[in-house]
Amino acid sequence: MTESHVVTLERHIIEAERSHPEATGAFSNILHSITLAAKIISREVNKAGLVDVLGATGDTNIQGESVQKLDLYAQDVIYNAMDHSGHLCCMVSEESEDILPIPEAFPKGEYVLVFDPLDGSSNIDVNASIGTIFAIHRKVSDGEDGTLEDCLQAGCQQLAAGYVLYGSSTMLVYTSGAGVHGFTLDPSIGEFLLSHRNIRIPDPGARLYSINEAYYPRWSVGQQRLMQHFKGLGDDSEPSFSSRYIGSLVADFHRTLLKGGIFMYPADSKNPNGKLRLLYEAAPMAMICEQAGGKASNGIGSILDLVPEGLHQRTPLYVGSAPLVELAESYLAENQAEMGA
Ligand code: AHM
Ligand code: MG
Repeated sequence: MTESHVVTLERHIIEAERSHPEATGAFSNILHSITLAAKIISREVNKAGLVDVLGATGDTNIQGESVQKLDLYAQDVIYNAMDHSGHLCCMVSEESEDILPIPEAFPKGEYVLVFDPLDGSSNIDVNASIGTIFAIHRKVSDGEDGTLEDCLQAGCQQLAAGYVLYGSSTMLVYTSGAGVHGFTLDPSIGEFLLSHRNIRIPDPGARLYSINEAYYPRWSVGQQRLMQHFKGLGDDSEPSFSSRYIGSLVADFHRTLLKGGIFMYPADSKNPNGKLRLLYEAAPMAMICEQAGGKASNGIGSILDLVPEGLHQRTPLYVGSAPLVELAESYLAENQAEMGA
């Protein structure tokens, strides 16, 4: 492909919209604003290594100005990029307990944006990859302002979902229900360029499992047996699995999407619903994974069927290659059956 034939994210979104003559452009506009926020956050994340020069986050920099924590900064960037478009009726962020309303000064629209502004932010200090996760829902309630009813919708109602990975390069991966596409930020021109068209999770993919194994003693017997299986220690084991765990969902998920395998954050005795949030972490990843031919489960059924009861509700998550997610479900079900017997 020559430079004159590169496909920018903007062009990709416009072309996708042309195949929907009924589209109003609102949706494209929302995605476009998200990419602007992503570029600004990417720039700040890349400066994070300069803490000694600029002042640690939550601290005061050499000009005596206080330096905001990056996750709160990222939330502000996204909110400010999105609040005035007239397309959103409200937003939900991991960093805010309640719904984020649209300011009175701006018109309200027909969509809801849910997002985790900077997931895995504890990895910033060690220069490991972190990410932004987002999804878009259609407003379902009457009235202008977004309500809980608009926000607490099942993952299968998501119109689009995506993430931005701030890694060795910055990538934006998204789906609006017509495949999964990945774009890499070219910092020299400030544009996301199509680099991964129609991503499919490889089948058979890499035999990789990804989980925080330190929690083994707190897991159910079913989860422990599943891990024995992956390690080649069970009666019916197929060995040759390898393990990868960064501890940053976007990075662990991105590898799983491109290489195959399974990412797990199970329930345990301390966290009966696991750690990850359904609305803006698990459900967007589930939509992306299923659009790429994979599967996402809470260990019992599809993540996309779960209707959140609270904005920050947690869920166990098993996501990746379909046969491995099904295998996990079968181990957990077997254990449940034994306990019930
Ligand atoms: P955060 O939302 O507070 O950043 O936590 C979410 C992160 C995920 O990125 C990652 O998958 C998980 O926490 C790792 O948790 P743990 O340290 O328990 O393995
Ligand atoms: Mg998070």
